[in-house]
Amino acid sequence: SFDVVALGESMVTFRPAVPGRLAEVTAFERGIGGAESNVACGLAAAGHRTRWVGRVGADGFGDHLVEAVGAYGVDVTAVRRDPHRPTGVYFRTAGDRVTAAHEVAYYRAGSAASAMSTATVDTAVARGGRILHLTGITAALSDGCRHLLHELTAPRPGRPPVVSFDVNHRPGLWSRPDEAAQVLLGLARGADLVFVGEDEAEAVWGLRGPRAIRDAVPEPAVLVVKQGETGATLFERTPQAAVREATLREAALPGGATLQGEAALRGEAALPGGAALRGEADDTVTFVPAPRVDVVAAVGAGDAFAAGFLSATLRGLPAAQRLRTGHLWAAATLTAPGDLATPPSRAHADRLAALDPAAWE
Ligand code: KDG
Repeated sequence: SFDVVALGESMVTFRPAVPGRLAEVTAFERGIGGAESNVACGLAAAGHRTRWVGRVGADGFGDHLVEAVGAYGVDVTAVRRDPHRPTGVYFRTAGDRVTAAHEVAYYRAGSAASAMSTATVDTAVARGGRILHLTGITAALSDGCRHLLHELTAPRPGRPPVVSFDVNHRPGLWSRPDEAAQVLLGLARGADLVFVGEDEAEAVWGLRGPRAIRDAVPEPAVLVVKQGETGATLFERTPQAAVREATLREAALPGGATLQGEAALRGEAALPGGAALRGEADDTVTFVPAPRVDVVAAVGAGDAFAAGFLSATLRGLPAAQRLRTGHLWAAATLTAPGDLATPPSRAHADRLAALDPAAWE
């Protein structure tokens, strides 16, 4: 069985061979992208048993994706080939050094991955690991993809996997901002472990700061708010709170039904006003600053952070170490041009993570 199964669209990416805007550049370098397979690749490179569930075209780009993701050590046997739809492609620039703004041009409407749905994806396969990693990008691809995500984040009391969800709001993929806000919030509230950027939460939900985000997304046992170069804040339900909550739920559930273990951590909305059962006091809050790095390209850093955090979670490391591992893996990607970088070795990252963050500067 797998440590992590990541489900989502992967694409062949093209980035300018020399710096410049898409309107000007004539030569591009090929790479691979896709938030979920980026996470899978990082985890596999660090030795975790990882599977990518996706759908690509029966074309050369599909061949390349399957080979390249597989070369990281990710299991690709659950990737399906669509004879009628192409593999998605995207072009992006590294970003202006001053404003950090980068251009993104997607060619993925009607892609093979957009045909993922509960009819084309075996949900038992998707749930076949300890952790299922999903992102909000998939919800924007098609109705079928969105239903699939709703299905995979629906409460399943007491049953694996732990559902990890990175909000990954991509404004260019949503035609209606209010729909993006509502869908992404619903998915985040259904997951067990959520990653969201502070900027992103402000853009999509109008929420300012980690506390406001936690209040709006109270259900996940673990919520990580990424604060860019500042650092990251982890909200984690304390075990005592989880037990107390389970007890309250048992008492209040009609027919004496019980929720146990992971289910109690999932925060199913079985109780009206269930969120009121939790308060600030029930969370352990941990902030870890980010190391300072010279950014080459920010794309993929969030995925690397998620992969590092998940790796440290699988290893049972404490809160601060999980955040530091996330930061260190993100730093490796921030200082590389592509969407993906090889994570630092476990021994190296552990040595750095054991240092006081002040020593990183
Ligand atoms: O997270 C990095 C991704 O943005 C990139 O690899 C491509 O999945 C991608 C997307 O949809 O933007």
